[in-house]
Amino acid sequence: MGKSNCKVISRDKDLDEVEIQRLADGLYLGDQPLEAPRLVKTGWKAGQMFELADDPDRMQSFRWEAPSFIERKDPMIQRQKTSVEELDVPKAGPTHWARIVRGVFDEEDCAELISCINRKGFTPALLNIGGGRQALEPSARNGHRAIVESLEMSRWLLEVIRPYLPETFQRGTLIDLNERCRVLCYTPGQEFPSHYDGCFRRSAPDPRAGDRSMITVQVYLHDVPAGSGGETTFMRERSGREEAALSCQPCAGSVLIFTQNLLHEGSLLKKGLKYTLRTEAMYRM
Ligand SMILES: O=C(O)CCC(=O)C(=O)O
Repeated sequence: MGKSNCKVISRDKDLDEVEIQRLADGLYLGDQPLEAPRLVKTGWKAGQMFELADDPDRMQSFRWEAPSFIERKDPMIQRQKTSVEELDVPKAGPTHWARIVRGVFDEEDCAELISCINRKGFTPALLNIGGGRQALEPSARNGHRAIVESLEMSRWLLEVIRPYLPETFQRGTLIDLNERCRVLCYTPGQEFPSHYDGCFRRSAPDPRAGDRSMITVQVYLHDVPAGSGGETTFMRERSGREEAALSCQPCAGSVLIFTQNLLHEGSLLKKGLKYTLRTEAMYRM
């Protein structure tokens, strides 16, 4: 993440099982109660640093199994359920834009996806500090995260949302979606301060080396009720200060797609829970 500022935010106290379960009370996906997150106890300390080899995101040790709807549901049929709304973001135009696509995932698919991710469980979100290293800096970034690599899911998702992504963008050609999906789970008091999404580049020995992300794909896995906070908010800079310009309230199965040059935040979650998944559209120059 290219951080634009570093608001000081309070460190989430360790929640016990009962408290975690209570956060999900009253939240539903369709007619099913929303599954509470499995927060893995790590014992990590603020300021702790991790090398690539430490594998804090358990990419090597956890075997991911994709949700079954990916096999069962034809993405071209799912595409027919979608609709789009263009958003009036700051500096809106050909190079700066955001749109919300609704109906990308059905509610039962969001629920299955959350269950699959909960099998891995969430650990505190780390901050990239360069050279493949990460650090636990709750004063700059405070949330729970699970990263999964899922080619089958990113391919399915691309086929559903392809009409809403430009085939060419700033001289690049759309190749695929990043299979590295970062799933965030916010509990009350957590937020992701304003930032520009960093550019993800593929490197050798990946045959797609050189491909780079240009557009963020943010999937909302359930409804976050208005009044609970947890919006994705686009910011504008005015006289050197940042202010909220436009907020998107998460709605189950919808996907916010936006160019990576837009300043935004995951606004403070005041109550309940918020699960969201981020990947990005990859382009070849
Ligand atoms: O939680 C959100 O709404 C935004 C998350 C975000 O900005 C990110 O993952 O980079």
